[in-house]
Amino acid sequence: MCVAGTSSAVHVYEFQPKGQQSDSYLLYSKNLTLPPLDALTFCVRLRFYFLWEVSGFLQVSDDSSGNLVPTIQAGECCRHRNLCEVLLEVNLNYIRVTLANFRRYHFLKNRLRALTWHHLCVTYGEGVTVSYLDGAEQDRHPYELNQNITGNHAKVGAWDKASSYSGQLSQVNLWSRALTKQEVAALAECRQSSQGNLIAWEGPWETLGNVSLTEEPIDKLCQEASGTDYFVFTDFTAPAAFQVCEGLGGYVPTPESRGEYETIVQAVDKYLKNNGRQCKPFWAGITDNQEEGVWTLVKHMSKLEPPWAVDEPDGSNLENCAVVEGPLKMADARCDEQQCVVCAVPRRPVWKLLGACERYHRNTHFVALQDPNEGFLFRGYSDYRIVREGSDWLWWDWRNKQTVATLSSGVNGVPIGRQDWRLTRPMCGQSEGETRRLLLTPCPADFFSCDDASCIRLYQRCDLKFDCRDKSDESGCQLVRFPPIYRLDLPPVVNNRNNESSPLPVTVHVIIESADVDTPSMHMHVNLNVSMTWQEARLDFLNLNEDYTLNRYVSAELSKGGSLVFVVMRVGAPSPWLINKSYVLVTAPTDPTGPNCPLSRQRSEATPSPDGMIGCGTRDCDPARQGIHTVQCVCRS
Ligand SMILES: [Ca+2]
Ligand SMILES: [Ca+2]
Repeated sequence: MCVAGTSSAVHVYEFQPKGQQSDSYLLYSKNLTLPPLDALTFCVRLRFYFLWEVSGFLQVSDDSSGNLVPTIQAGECCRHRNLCEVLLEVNLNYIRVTLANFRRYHFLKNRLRALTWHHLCVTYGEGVTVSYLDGAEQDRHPYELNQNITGNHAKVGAWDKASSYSGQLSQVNLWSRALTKQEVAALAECRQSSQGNLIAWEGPWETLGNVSLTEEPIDKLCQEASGTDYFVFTDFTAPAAFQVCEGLGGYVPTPESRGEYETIVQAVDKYLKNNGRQCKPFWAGITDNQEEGVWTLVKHMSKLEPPWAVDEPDGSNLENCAVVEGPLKMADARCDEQQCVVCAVPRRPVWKLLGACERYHRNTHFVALQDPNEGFLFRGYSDYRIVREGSDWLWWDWRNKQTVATLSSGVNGVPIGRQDWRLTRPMCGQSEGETRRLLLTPCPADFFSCDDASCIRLYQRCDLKFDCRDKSDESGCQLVRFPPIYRLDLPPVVNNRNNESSPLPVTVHVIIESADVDTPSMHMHVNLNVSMTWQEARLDFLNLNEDYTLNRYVSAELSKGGSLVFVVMRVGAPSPWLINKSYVLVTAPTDPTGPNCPLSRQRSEATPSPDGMIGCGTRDCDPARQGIHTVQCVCRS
């Protein structure tokens, strides 16, 4: 058992390893009588496999009769007074904290990663509850409890069958005071390992149902969050290797020491052993194709003197890539050779499958794995997996035992990025057999995913410069989508609260541009520039840039009786593009062809978005780029 300074192994319990939902849990079997509490801290280390709507992993209940209610229906817990003293449930991006029947959602700043150890704490004291993930504060809420927290039963891993927890749990502790953020950080980083004074992980715990116990080194639990995954693929050219590793959120490593080499070989050996394959030699992440004899890392172009094998490099201009033949043994090689590649992927990315009309967020989330038996695959957080079958990739619904879609291409045969999947069951109004463009991406919310799944900053999308290797950041840069019934000569209809039409507020600007007075004939010639401005809610805006000069839209097609000119910009900078209503507004340029509006920025060359997946206003677009916009249009006559 883990006590600070005395041992480095901890008990780890595993629940529902295959994602089945069952009544399996741990029961604290020591006599538990919580005194009336007005402060507490609960901490746990968790590594989940699958997620449901909510996955309850701790319940402290107070049942004066002494009988546990073994199968409480979901939601019933909090209707039964005194039944639910502490209830913690986890989801993708929030934890649900219930204290003495008072429930609040605590949103997490980063999504939880499957198959990765996380440290979670909730403190309550002085009427405030604070949640921490991996030692960092996430959310806080005032809690107005009208009773103290008590309890005589503690269950870990489930509180009912439908919301049971799937994954591993360790270091479950409950203290009778609110730990400070420094104490929480010390626990998260394994600098300290203390037992709760109310519930202690050293137990005793009674296991009910199918729960298994292992011992793990505490260091492993702490280091995994910052660890590196290695994936191995055979028969890749060097450019394909660089592209796929980058698309997976990683890079091709270049082992410069014996230790680095051993780490890579050990990591990949377990995948290869099962199918009798070898990965020798494997590509190094360097090239001298810019300047002969000057080797640079592909990852960030910095120079490097590789540890060459004897008589290497020997290929001069013909060999501008390099392979690793053994520890401290590299050799230059032709870049178009087919070799094995190991991709190093730090900090296990959260993969998202976008464009599929999925109702549940957790169903769009995946983790990349290399299973010794199944090979490389994407395992969904809930119902799906993306697995290879023959030469195709299958998007497989394991719960319904049904293939959702198939893919025969991918980025060098890996099913990442924007790909045309063939549907094998109806989806989003499309029928079986049709193709649908889907995006499988590891890019975080403030990044744009190139077609090959590599990530660039969001502001580099549609900024008139190529940043993606495949130039996909400058394709589909349409700015506005007009609804089919849009007519410039008809104003938008504004409905009031009773859903009745009400007058549309319009601002009219009149500018007298010149006035010639012909005195002898008493004649005056006047040029008027009349513009009208109104709120325009009928349009969908796509590919909006923070640099609003890139959001200028001038339409000559709509010039019958006037032209439509607007620039969309955000208010409330510097907050990122998020789904809220705060970044709407629009100004009109005074002169769409004047010096402030270079023609090159008018984007008349923009092509329509091929799939409607990038951008805003469609149900399937990337949530990070979605928003609700209104716009003011200026109609010039
Ligand atoms: Ca060379
Ligand atoms: Ca760009």
